[in-house]
Amino acid sequence: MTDFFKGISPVKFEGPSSASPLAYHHYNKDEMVLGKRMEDHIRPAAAYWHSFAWEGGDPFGGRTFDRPWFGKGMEGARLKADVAFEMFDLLDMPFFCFHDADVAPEGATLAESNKNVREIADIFAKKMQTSRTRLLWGTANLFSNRRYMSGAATNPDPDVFAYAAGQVKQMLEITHQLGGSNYVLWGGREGYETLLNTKVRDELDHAARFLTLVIEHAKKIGFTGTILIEPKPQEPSKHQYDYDVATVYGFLKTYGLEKEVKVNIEVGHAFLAGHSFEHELAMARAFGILGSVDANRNDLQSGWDTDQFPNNPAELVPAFYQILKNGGLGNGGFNFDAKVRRQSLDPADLLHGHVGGLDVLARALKGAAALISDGTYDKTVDARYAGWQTPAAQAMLKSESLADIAARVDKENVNPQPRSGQQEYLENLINRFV
Ligand code: XLS
Ligand code: NI
Ligand code: NI
Repeated sequence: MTDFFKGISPVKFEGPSSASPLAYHHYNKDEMVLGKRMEDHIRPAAAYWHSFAWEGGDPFGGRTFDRPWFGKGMEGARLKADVAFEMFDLLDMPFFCFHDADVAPEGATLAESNKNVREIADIFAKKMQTSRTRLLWGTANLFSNRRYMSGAATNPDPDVFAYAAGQVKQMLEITHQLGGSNYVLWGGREGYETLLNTKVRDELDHAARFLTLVIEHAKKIGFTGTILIEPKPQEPSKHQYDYDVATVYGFLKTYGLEKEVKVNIEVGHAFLAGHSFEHELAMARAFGILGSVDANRNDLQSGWDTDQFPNNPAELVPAFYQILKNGGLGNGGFNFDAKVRRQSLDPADLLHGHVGGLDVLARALKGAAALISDGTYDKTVDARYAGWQTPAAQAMLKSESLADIAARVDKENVNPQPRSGQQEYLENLINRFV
């Protein structure tokens, strides 16, 4: 035991009337919702990078946090691992996620860096024998080091492609050995700063080749988890190829990979793309590629990917509706890709962030489940499309030609009458279940 969280007891479910700030008020992991445990619906995960690697910097100032493992090399990395699992245990967190670079310092060569990461992964494996926390997904950091400034798989320099391959190979293998449920690829540098120096089609071909190599290696080592692409339109690059769910699907289709890969949708990235979170979920559901979620929120005034913990259940009910209608997230879950603010210096702040986030998700889940159980909402939307059940409408979809359809309009004097879309009615209906 370290003394990092000294004096803090494990967070328990105490119900909505409890005044204790470090208790779950709504997140009750064993509560059954639509026939499934709440924890199995949400499958929440803590993100190693935000809670343990991020130092509290912003564009105008550096480190604000003073963690005992900062700047201490491998000894610090081991301490960080201890503290991370202490936090997972305190929160009763069923999953975590990490990048290679989050857990161990980079060495002078790829081999040295990989050796450092491997040592910490072995420590994780040992800790996972006594902790209940499992790996939701692993990933490689292909964006922080300056070698990646012009991209990883899409770098004009093939040596960078090769280096990235060396990192991903190891992280895939580590993810597999730790029993990870998914492997994530987020391409923060896969895009461009200016089109003036960029061969777009070449870069897309290289990105597809890289992804194919990842899929092949996953199969070769027997990794049966899901490979996920995490869309984001920009930041850090001016433009990122994995712009949003629809763009990713187009990319996967172009290269014949749409059956092999799903998406990890992040709330804040959806906003950056000019969409709502539920829009991205609905598109992924429509294409059959909904894999997992990065839960957070942006500060809507700043227009930046601020990675704050979610705090508005009302906003998330339509999102959970999409997830429940998708039949859940399968292998996926809700990774808190969220960090406490740079003034939130105390170890307890890390717990407040996660506790609040989980309570918000629990309320949204229950709201969406109640909405579905009530049935009025689905009935109203189905009624809007009921005309498509008639034989004439079905014939348009299956057999009639354009000329047949035109002739029928004349013959039967088809004359559509506009009907209300009932938006306000539906908004009010959903608010009843928040
Ligand atoms: C950054 C991304 C990143 C991925 C993992 O905006 O959200 O944190 O989730 O590389
Ligand atoms: Ni993000
Ligand atoms: Ni993310």
